[in-house]
Amino acid sequence: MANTLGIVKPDGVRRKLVGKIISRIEKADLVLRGMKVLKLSKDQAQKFYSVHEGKPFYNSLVEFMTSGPIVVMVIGGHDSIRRWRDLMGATDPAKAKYNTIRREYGTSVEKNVVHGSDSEATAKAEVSFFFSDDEILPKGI
Ligand code: IDP
Ligand code: MG
Repeated sequence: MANTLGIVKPDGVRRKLVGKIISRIEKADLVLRGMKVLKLSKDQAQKFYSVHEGKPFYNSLVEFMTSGPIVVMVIGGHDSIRRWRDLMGATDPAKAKYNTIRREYGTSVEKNVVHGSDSEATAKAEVSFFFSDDEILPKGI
């Protein structure tokens, strides 16, 4: 029952997709336990994506992620890590299943609208990258 981190990336905010994405989270019976709108600094984006440092897409990814506001969300509910990843779809929108967020709205492998943590360990680290404990609704509220 761990929480996971969701992000609406700058392309999603710019294209006014935040409402549609939250609607999908609600319809899936996932639970919003925290939410913020913010703009990442270059330093923050580099740290957040440090696992990809040195890959050919890293610098462009950092540039993209700092290009405008994002929405960061703590998403809870049964099996939230896997179920949010399933709702998002594969990294490359062209390869994502039909009816996933990335398939519907993504425009390239980089500009794929949403982020989701990929394991319990990364979910814990990524949630605490943006939220302190007292900014996250406890379970059962
Ligand atoms: P994920 O977001 O599905 O977990 P990761 O492999 O962790 O995918 O990559 C992080 C982000 O980096 C992707 O969501 C996408 O925005 C970008 N990215 C990944 N692979 C590529 C690529 O081959 N070209 C350009 N951007 C990429
Ligand atoms: Mg990833």
